Amino acid sequence: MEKKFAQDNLSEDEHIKDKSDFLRGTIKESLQNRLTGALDTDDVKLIKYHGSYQQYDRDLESERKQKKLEPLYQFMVRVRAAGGLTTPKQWLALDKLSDEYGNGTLKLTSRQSFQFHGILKRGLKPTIQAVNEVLLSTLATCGDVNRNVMCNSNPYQSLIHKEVYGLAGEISNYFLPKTTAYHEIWLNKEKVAGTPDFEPLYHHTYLPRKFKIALAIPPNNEIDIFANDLGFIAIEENNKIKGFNICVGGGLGSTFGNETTYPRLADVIGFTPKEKVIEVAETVIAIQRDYGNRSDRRLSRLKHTIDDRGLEWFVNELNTRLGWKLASPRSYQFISNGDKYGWLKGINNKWFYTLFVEHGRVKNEEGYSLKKALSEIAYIHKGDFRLTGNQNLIIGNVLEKDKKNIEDILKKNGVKDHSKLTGLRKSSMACVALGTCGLAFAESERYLPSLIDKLDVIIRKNGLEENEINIRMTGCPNNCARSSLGEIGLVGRAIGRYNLYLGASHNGDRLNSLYKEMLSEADILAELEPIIVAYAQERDMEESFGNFVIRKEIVEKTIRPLQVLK
Ligand code: SRM
Ligand code: SF4
Repeated sequence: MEKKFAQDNLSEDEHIKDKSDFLRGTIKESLQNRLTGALDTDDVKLIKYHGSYQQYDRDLESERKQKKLEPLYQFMVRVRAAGGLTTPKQWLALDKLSDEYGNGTLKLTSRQSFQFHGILKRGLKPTIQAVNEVLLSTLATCGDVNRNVMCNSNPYQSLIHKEVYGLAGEISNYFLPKTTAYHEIWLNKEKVAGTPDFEPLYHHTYLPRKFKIALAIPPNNEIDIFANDLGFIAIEENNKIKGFNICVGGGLGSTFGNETTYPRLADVIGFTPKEKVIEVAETVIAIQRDYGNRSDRRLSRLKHTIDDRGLEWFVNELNTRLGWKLASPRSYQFISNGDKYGWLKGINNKWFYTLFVEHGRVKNEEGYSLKKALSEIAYIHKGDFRLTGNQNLIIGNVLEKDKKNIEDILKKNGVKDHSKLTGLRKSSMACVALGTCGLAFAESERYLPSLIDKLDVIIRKNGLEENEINIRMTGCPNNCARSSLGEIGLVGRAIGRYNLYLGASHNGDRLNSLYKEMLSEADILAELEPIIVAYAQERDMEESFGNFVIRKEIVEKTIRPLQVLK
């Protein structure tokens, strides 16, 4: 089969994968080396496939340098949970581990996973083992493979939700790497002699880049389906799943100053019956495996493969490999990519409480003991916990009689009732950024709350406290909190400086556009205030902030709208 990139052009990561012996590398030996808190260079790349990133404490960087010490190496560990679903027992285990080995907090991510931060090398193995003991896993939460599969987390509206959830789990398991390296390194399993590793789909060099899949049930798009390499939009008929619209080529990361990189929304290319979803996903992944760019990792996502060769080429290749033709996409409508807070009754007559968790950080601090509250709830809770795609949490499947208990525990621990918060804050998202993310140019999670305090004054003065204006911040243009889909998007350029983007749609189907660059906090407030005032006075009924700034030509509409093929 023709491949685009010659073998001699391969990036360093490709060589590392090639010689890694199916992701083993020398991780075992690296973990034993007590002379450094770090892993060997190649193992730093390989450990991602096992669900961890080597990081260092960026807050202590200059102090350690002055003392001529190596950086304080520490590890982030990411736990996969398809559709963000966990049991109270699993919650309690993760909570305990974060205290025992991590920095005492849990991060609920923008892809419905859990993250621990601040784990030292010696704590890695016990952490990963304990995660597996409660039937969760860290395998393939990072690396050039399919990541955690996202799915709408709130079933209150839909009879088909359970089925779509099940499918998310099936897809997640089906595309796990088959190498036994993970079990040997972390779970002390012996490799069975005479059984060579075999990766039927990924082959021994895995994919050119990370790969992300999500499933959405309209009208909710809180998982931002169009930001994924591959998305399935459920089409319902008479309370049954008829099948799924397929969308391909989403991805939001870019690099400042490199115009060949860009955020892109996935295009809707056809419809598949539900029985064929895994077959379609496997074929899309195989095309990306064979044609994705393996020489420049900045140009290696499926979006680049599609843009290099054309959407028509991609659809033809998919149809040819499938041996049958995708049907035309069915009509669908997304209303919002935000979360609905508070109690909602599910179709099973049980209750679901969506709790605002500011930027996904579950922690205890003076007057606000969210982590303690949630572990107390986990002790008595008979339902489940669900992470949303907006870094929030749903306490799910609660009996009517237990609602008050849960409310009391939250209140007692100083967890504010969402009704006291503005729509702006409730619609905010921020990535981790400093002090753990090695790619951050600026603060995000630790800064956005205080910026919103100041914006809230403007919002309240203009009577907009109920308006769900979606604001997203990231510490760099990799876009981990999907800032390109913020009606207000802020992207870190340098410490205390941000680019301001405006005009994404309210339902995740239009990217925002650059408004002003390198703004300080004072600049951001000065730029946003007149726009917020104008929005309060001149908006049409039900007009979203994103649509308003486009109608008023404050920014131009995004250059590349997503396509829906006929
Ligand atoms: Fe991300 C890299 C955190 C969702 C695009 N992301 C990183 C790393 C691992 C930094 C690194 O490579 O050294 C960050 C770890 C920070 C830390 O200290 O924890 C990181 N990404 C996150 C999380 C935790 C953000 C959050 O605060 O919630 C999210 C974890 C998701 C998960 O559970 O799997 C997270 N990252 C995303 C998303 C959103 C999504 O998937 O819906 C995106 C944009 C969508 C996309 O993939 O295009 C995203 N992360 C990136 C990129 C840019 C990829 C690209 O194609 O250009 C990088 C950098 C890279 O891969 O080289 C990155
Ligand atoms: Fe780090 Fe950038 Fe992702 Fe934020 S957007 S977590 S700064 S890689």
